[in-house]
Amino acid sequence: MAYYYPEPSRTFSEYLLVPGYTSEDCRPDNVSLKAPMVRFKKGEEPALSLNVPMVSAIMQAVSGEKMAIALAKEGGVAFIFGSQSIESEAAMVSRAKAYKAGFVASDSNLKPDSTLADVLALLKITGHSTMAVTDSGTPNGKLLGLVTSRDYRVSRMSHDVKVTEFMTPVDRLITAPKNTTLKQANDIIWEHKLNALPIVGINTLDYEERVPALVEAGADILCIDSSEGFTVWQKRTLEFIRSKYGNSVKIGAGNVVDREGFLFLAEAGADFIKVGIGGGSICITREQKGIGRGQATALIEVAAARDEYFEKTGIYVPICSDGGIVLDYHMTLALAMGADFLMLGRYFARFDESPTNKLNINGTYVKEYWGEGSNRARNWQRYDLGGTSDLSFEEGVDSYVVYAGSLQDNVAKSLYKVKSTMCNCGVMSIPDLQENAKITLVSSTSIVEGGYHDVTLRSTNTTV
Ligand code: MZP
Repeated sequence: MAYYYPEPSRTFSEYLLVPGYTSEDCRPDNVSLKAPMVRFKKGEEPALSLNVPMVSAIMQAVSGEKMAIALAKEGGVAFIFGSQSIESEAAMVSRAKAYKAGFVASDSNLKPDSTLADVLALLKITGHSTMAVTDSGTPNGKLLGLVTSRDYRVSRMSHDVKVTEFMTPVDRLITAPKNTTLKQANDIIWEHKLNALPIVGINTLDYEERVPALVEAGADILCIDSSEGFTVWQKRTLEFIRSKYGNSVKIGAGNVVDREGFLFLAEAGADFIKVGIGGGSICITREQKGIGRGQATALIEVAAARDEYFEKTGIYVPICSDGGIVLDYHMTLALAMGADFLMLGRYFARFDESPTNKLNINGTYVKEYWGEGSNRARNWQRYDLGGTSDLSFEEGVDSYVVYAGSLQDNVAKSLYKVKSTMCNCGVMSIPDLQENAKITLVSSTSIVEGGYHDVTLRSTNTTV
């Protein structure tokens, strides 16, 4: 007999957060949204972290070079889409790398014996809050560490203290490859202590050719782009990468929606695991094949499996909630339910930085947004299970989303909302939120109560 889950599968809009105690310190400015991106051992730091828990979807209509650069500036990362030829994907990676190399040499350099007073003096001259500490104090010297405004408190520290005492040392930074001189480092990387601009999608079919080409082009981290990850194909792809590159190439896998799927990919060596089937705004997989699971239920179960795996093995494998985020509060809920970071498609597709056309339809500006499983993207590899390719069928739609302006403005507003909500919950970091959030299911009648009701709106321009 088939297995029947005792509870229905649910999605974000069926839940609400209940406030916790908010102390004086608990202000949005003090909230950290830092999130681990790749697996790490208990007591160690992950080799790669995000400063904000957002990544853009591995989709033609979302993640090109422009998105990669804009999102890195905000502290997140973009996954350059894999549904293009190996040559054009590798060229995109190289161009993003070239952008990185095209930055001017840093004019903010310190010597190891420079002091906080020197930092403040340099800040006054250049206006740049991120400074490199090099052995010679020149842009071409050996990088020893970075100082940012987060590393010191002017009012609490002696101005004689040496930068080596409060800088972030180079071994705790994600640094550029050996042959990259300091001259080639750039503000984005330094500001965010991140060198992973080109992050790319691969598939489980041509990985033996694609992965070496992408690694050669400078990709720092890869992700297997597939609608369903609990498969032998993902295990083989992970094994190939581990045998060829050991742990030097980081790779995410997915998507899964339950404990079994998570444990399978964690055992197979995935650096992070994506959660979600059928919840994407452009996705019709549930209608076409009747498979999937409500995103909230999937996330809650997978997060519990991640914690169980960590408890048992001492290895933490971050999870990414992929698809179905519509309102900003869904982001906070997903994090509270255990997601380490979020993958968003529709959200980013609306911005100037997505690679699609902006059109005016009946007086409203829109941007094009199509699924990887649509006839337009023709990314059949993402859904391939080894059958007859000329019988491929669509699992995604071709659509428009209302244009929303620049990525920077929108991300700043959304994250401010997330931080404010976290303050309502009385927490100041994502792990704190995951540990202490109080979450309640809502009845359909109380969902009605949650919107405006029993009034007549004066203006219909209310935005959320
Ligand atoms: P959303 O943020 O637009 O709701 O969802 C984006 C996610 O939908 C992607 O990250 C991917 O996992 C999934 N996706 C992309 N294309 C399709 C499709 O054509 C799809 N069915 O489901």
